[in-house]
Amino acid sequence: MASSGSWVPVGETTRVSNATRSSHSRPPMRSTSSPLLRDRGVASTPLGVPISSSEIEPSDVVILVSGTTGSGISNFISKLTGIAEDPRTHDLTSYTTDVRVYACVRDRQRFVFVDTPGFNATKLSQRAVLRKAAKWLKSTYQNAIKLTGVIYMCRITDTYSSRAEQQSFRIFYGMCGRKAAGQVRLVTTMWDQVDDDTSAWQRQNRLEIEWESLLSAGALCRQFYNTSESAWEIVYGLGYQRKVLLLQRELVDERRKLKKTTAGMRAPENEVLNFFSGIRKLFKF
Ligand SMILES: Nc1nc2c(ncn2[C@@H]2O[C@H](COP(=O)(O)OP(=O)(O)O)[C@@H](O)[C@H]2O)c(=O)[nH]1
Ligand SMILES: [Mg+2]
Repeated sequence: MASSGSWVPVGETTRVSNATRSSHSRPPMRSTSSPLLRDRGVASTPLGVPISSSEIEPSDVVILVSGTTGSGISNFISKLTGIAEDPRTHDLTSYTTDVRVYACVRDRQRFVFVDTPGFNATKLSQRAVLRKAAKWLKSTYQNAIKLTGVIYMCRITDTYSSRAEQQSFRIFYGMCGRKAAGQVRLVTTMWDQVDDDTSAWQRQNRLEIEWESLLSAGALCRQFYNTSESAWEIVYGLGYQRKVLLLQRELVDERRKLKKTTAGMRAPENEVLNFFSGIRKLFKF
């Protein structure tokens, strides 16, 4: 497979109007990839490796993947890196509880994917989940690492967004901010499980209304068909720009405490969870 050497983004507009957004984001992703993608060798997935955050280089394309628990964050990264999913993730009571970083090289460009704990987790408060991502975002920005992309995953097969899911999106929006929106992708997963296309697209349209704040600032919706090819198409579509997230500016440049940041103010502590985790620590069980 020929390699193109220098890496350029696949043609994709960063802003589309409301009218074109839905049709623009419809298949052909489910079928074969574009010639451009085939030239890059998208059919074969390079095997990635877990790395530590300190190994990330400023020249890496760094993409952070977020979303609600069980939305498909880890699975998406697994499709990109070829690293098998942790079998424990098939039981939704155990899930990614810490930030994990994976790297793989494609067309001489190193890609780094950041797997984060999902919002709306049963055992962690929204603030606790945000704290983990915030710690990582703060230290990497202090080490001059900027993100190329931020992806938010959501299942298309859910019939509606719960209050907690809507809150998760608001926290995510507060984390990214409008200035970074051009590098944000709001990705619906589970399209390979869709039986009824009409209701799936109705759900997609409702989500686009819920996500209007970020979409109007330049974020784009994409669909994930649970294949490596579909995952890479989303990643290549991000291009190569790097952005500082609002949360990074607030934490590092403005030296705010997490609870005083835009995202932090939208992420409540769960008093009941805190109480039980305090009891657990006290009695060591
Ligand atoms: N069929 C299908 N399964 C998916 C998709 N995304 C995630 N899953 C499955 O859903 C479960 C939860 O996914 P996971 O990536 O662990 O969720 P996370 O909590 O967001 O990291 C796993 O069993 C995945 O294999 C998808 O697009 N299609
Ligand atoms: Mg996970």
